[in-house]
Amino acid sequence: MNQPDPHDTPAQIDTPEVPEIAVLNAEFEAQREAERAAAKAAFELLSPADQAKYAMGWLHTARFLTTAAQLHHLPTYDLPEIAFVGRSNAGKSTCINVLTQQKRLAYASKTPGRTQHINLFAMGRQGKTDAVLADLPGYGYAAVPKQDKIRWQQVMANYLLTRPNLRAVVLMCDPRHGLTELDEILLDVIRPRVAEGMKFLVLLTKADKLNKTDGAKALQITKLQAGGGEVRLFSALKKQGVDEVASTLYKWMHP
Ligand SMILES: Nc1nc2c(ncn2[C@@H]2O[C@H](COP(=O)(O)OP(=O)(O)O)[C@@H](O)[C@H]2O)c(=O)[nH]1
Ligand SMILES: [Mg+2]
Repeated sequence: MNQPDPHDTPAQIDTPEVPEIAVLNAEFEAQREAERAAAKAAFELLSPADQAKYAMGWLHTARFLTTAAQLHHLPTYDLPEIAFVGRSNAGKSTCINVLTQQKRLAYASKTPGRTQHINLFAMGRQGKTDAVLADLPGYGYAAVPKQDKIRWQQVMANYLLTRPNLRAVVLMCDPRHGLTELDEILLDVIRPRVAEGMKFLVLLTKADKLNKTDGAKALQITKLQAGGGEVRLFSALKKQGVDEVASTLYKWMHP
């Protein structure tokens, strides 16, 4: 008997053309695009106040997704991502809590062992994730050992440079200190991506601590430093800027 040799490579099987699959894919894509356009049109019809309300409802859906100490541990997906960055103590956790109207997100990022991690939160109504919020650890904290600082700065720079689905960066800054050297480095890192269309917003936090004149001054100086990027005064305490930021983030994640 002629037994087939198991070491023989199997004969090349021609994959049959299945036109139905291509048609189904095209229909699916067209439907998704129609839904996106309809949602966008509906949002644009709302008054600014209702847009903010809707955007706040969307942000409130934020739920813990995962945490990663290194870039290659981050999941990859085709969803727009928005990164929150800033010096430690800039008010980043407070800002995220106010925008998402929940306190447990900050707990997720404060869990021991996760403080030097990138923490991801999924957002989207009815459990359908349509965007991801990335909370990056604060930098510039004096007590952190130098090696850890350098490692972290590299992870962050790599993330900002290479994360393919990163669509927007929100930089939190305490206006009483202004943009620090590390903030400036971060701005330099993202500049080429901003030039290619990535969105970028500086939030001058704790604005309630400034009087009107100082607030206006800080805004003006930071606008110059940020090289034309969007800069806003923000106060978690007084809820200043919250509605506007929520609407902006919603629009950026739903172009
Ligand atoms: N007055 C005032 N204090 C704030 C505001 N946001 C944060 N803070 C305070 O600033 C400190 C650092 O805030 P936190 O959110 O932990 O900063 P993070 O290290 O960037 O996450 C805390 O004591 C907060 O209570 C604000 O809008 N107004
Ligand atoms: Mg924090």
